[in-house]
Amino acid sequence: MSAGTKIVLGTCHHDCPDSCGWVVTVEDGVATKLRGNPAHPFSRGELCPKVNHFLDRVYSPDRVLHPLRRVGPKGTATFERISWDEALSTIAARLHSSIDKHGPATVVPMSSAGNQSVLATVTLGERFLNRLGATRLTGSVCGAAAREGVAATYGNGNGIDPMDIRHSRLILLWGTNTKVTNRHLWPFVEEARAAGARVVVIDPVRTATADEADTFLQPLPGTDAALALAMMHVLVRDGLVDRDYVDRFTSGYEALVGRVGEWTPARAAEVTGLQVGEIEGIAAAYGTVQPSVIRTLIGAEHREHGAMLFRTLACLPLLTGAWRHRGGGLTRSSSGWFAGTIDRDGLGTLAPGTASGAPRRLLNTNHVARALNDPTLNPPITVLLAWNGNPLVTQPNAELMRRGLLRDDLFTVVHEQFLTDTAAYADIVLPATTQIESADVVPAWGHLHLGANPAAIAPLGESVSNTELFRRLAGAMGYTDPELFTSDDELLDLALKRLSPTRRAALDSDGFVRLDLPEDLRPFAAGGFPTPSGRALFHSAALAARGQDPLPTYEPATEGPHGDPDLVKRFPLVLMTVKSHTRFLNSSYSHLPKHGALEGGPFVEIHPEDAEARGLAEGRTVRVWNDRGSITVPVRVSTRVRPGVVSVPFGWWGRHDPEGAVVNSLTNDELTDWGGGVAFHDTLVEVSPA
Ligand SMILES: Nc1nc2c(c(=O)[nH]1)N[C@H]1C(S)=C(S)[C@@H](COP(=O)(O)OP(=O)(O)OC[C@H]3O[C@@H](n4cnc5c(=O)[nH]c(N)nc54)[C@H](O)[C@@H]3O)O[C@H]1N2
Ligand SMILES: Nc1nc2c(c(=O)[nH]1)N[C@H]1C(S)=C(S)[C@@H](COP(=O)(O)OP(=O)(O)OC[C@H]3O[C@@H](n4cnc5c(=O)[nH]c(N)nc54)[C@H](O)[C@@H]3O)O[C@H]1N2
Ligand code: SF4
Ligand SMILES: [Mo]
Repeated sequence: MSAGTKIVLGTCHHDCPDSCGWVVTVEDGVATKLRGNPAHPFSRGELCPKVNHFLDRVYSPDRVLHPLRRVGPKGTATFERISWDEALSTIAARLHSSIDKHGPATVVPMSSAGNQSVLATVTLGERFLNRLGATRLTGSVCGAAAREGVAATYGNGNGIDPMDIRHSRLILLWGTNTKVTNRHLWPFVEEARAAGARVVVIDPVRTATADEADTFLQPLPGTDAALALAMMHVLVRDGLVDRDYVDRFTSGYEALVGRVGEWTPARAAEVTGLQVGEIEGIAAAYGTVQPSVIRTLIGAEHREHGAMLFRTLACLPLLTGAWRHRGGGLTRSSSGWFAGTIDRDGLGTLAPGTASGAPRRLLNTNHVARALNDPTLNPPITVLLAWNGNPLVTQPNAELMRRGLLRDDLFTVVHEQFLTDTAAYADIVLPATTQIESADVVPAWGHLHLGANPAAIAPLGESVSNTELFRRLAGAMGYTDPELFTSDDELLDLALKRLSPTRRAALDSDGFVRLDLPEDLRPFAAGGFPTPSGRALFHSAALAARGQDPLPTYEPATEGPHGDPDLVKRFPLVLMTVKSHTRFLNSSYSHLPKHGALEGGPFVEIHPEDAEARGLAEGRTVRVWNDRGSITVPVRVSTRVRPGVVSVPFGWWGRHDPEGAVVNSLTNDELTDWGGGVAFHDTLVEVSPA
């Protein structure tokens, strides 16, 4: 290694469950190699088809490296370069004048988890917004509905260590596309399979993961709660319930028995479109094989009744006592386990007296587009600060979002690495660093290891990290509170203050450290549910008090196959918009040569029967449309979807469509039953020749 060469152990920042460890080689200040860290216990030296080309992303000729000001119409991405001073004074002047006129709630932040590291998501951004008194976004585009659904049954959203899947003998991958979205879990699934485990995939789309399953169940979209209720029916009917576990650690069992009594496999078969034999078969296996695990992630929460679905699934391992066994129970996001180590909420709060004082207005993050178009909203939104996301492509009902971004009286600031579809509507674009240009620490939602990430190279051009962005904005606003200017080193110390010195040293030297939790985690092996009674809740009085069904239940989605008959008549096809490209991470790579160009472009998959009924042959250009919007794409006639269902991959920007539309131009922006999520996948469409 030459004198100018260094090796930096870092962690991928993408909004991905795997949070892989990586090793960056830097020669004379330039990153020349980025590879997986072989010592990382979960990713074990592998990255993925996205991040294998990460340095092409870092050094892409398309990076935004200087502040830009809009000089053409919104949406046309016509900008001129300006200095940071000019950008900041323009933004501060506009913030002050808007706040003077409308009050601070007129400012709306719009951020997601484009970089999910700790400093990049909470800390100074949240402090700045607290100081300002801006509108606070609630809910989430990802994860909250599933978490709150599971929590309605258990008291929190925690599950087993995903790596313990290696001990499972029956693995139900329920609404998750492991091989694509959580690829480093797959070797643990294979390890279990080599020891005799059976792998079942339950998904309305035949995914790459479904192709590898021992058993594939393909229910109609949004009907899984009926399947789960029928499985419980069989467990009760056939005496497969672990009565000792149920009696000691749960409440409401008799009420549950009453409910599932109605859910014969025959009734569930009608609702789900599955065969009675398939339902009997999976229920019998689930009632007899241990350890059994239900692995879910996010896809199935994106529904009108998404939280109830997760609450219902969470009842299954209680009935069989699967929690007793290592590798048994349920697992979804592991992020809840990080709360004991990293106080994310605390990092963004301000000392009393520093904040603007007024309580912040609350707005669901999935309803920003509605709010931008609401003439009665008081105060109106006149400033949008967007970072860490590409909402015009990734939020539901994108055409409504576009109409909002086009408003003349809206001032939009976007902090980005690239000129995304969203950035094209900005008044000011500010350049953002990539993960190897900024220091941070990275939690995980697919395993239990915290990742280190020292900066490997200096920021390119004039780009700044999310923390530096908010230091600069605070300075430009004339704020002087020291908490708005805390350095990254101090923020890291604060974030990691609960790590013992030895664990902190391990994090720094190895690039990762496992959370201080038992190797054999088994969270609910002996009950201990964090509910008021300490028992898991088949019957929930809290849900009843909120006007929800106190028992697990199935309800058809309004915009689903068994929904509003007028809608179903006009739009007879259910649209799935899933993450099926291994080279994409949400919308983050579809514009780059080694990613989108290799995938070709968006398309719609339709079953041969539905194609024939519409006279559509393979390759024909069609319009997929509903009352919200329309996209123009080629057809793939395919049995990967069942009759009545079509699928368009998610993640493409609008450049492939004659009108600039994206698949989210079609999707449903109704909120989930609780948890503040959104019903992307409860979307009905028609497909017609273009
Ligand atoms: N390659 C790649 N990896 C990614 C991402 C990416 O964009 N690309 N995104 C990352 C992010 S942000 C997330 S949240 C995770 C998501 O990880 P996953 O949750 O695994 O992925 P999704 O595609 O959102 O949904 C998974 C599956 O749920 C199915 N599904 C939808 N509705 C239902 C239903 O009603 N019932 C059942 N049984 N299944 C249903 C979909 O058909 C889909 O195949 O992936 C992460 N990893
Ligand atoms: N139809 C449909 N829609 C979906 C989904 C679906 O399955 N189907 N999935 C939903 C889910 S689960 C999610 S999580 C969302 C994801 O939605 P988004 O979070 O909007 O996802 P990305 O498209 O990856 O956008 C992240 C952006 O952040 C930028 N970025 C990366 N690092 C940094 C940084 O350090 N600083 C700043 N300022 N910017 C940075 C990247 O360049 C990128 O443009 O999409 C949701 N939308
Ligand atoms: S995107 Fe996911 S799989 Fe790929 S390197 Fe990052 S954490 Fe790993
Ligand atoms: Mo997500």
